[in-house]
Amino acid sequence: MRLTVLAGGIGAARLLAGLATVTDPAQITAICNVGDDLEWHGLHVSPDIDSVIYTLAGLEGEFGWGLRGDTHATLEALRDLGGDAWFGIGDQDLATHLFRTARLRVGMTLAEATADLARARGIEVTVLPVSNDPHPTIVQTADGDLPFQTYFVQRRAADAVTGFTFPNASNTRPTPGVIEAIEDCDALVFAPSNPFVSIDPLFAVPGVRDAVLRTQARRFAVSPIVGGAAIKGPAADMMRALGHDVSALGIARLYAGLIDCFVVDNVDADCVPAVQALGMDAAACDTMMTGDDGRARVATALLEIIERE
Ligand code: FO1
Repeated sequence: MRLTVLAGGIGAARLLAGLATVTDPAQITAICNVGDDLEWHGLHVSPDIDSVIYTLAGLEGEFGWGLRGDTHATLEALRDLGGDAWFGIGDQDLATHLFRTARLRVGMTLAEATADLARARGIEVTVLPVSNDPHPTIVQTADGDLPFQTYFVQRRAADAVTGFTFPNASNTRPTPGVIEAIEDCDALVFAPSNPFVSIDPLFAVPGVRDAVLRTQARRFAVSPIVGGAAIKGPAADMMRALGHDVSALGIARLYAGLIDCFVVDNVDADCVPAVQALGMDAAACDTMMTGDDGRARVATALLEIIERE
């Protein structure tokens, strides 16, 4: 079965890692958000792509990003020099950004650099940045507009969020293969990622939303909200700030019209009828991806739902 996954960072990476162990990884395509990308001391950092590649390679750090066991000597040296050191790049992780940036400098695309990184890590899943073009997510806050990592890491997600913009979206094009992966798959899965800063930026790239609306594939979304809280990251706070219900049902409302089936955790099984009332199917399974076993278990349950639908 050809599976295409719309992916943000850590939640998507874990689901992809589970899927890659229970189905043929060569049949899986991940379309990755690039809205979190930043330039770090002249280097191009793509946190969501890296989380996906590191997790698929079994190398992710303890918080789900960066490399496990990495050291921070370079960052400390930079701090000693009085340089900007708020974004925690590890020493081994740094090699990824040097490798990527060197390729971009000689005119390769982000997708080509990503393919080289995935190949070097032995990844069989096709990992595609949604666009090769710059496509930053800007977080609108009471204190002004902030690039995503400034909001999230430097200012510790402490600002009151009023909205999001993708100022370069109209100048972006989907990476070659992105539209085809959405249109020509058997199942399209929205990973349990943040709807505002992981999935929406994908839809902001011209042509992507239309492809999702047009595809003949069955479209599934896995809720990133379980029991009224986000599994990871600021999704719950963002929903609350923007006046949405902080619940799986609140996520289903955001995706109404875009998906055919919404998958909630067993603890939210009681919202299935309300989700169905939105005009989509709904199913409940265990969605907690703790450890390698948890990822495989969730992926198996999701595949069963996909095959049943
Ligand atoms: N998240 C943090 O909270 N603090 C950091 O210093 C940090 C550094 C970092 C370095 C490389 C990388 O790939 C990711 C990193 N992240 C860090 C995670 C990242 O900010 C977010 O998790 C994603 O952008 C959200 O998907």
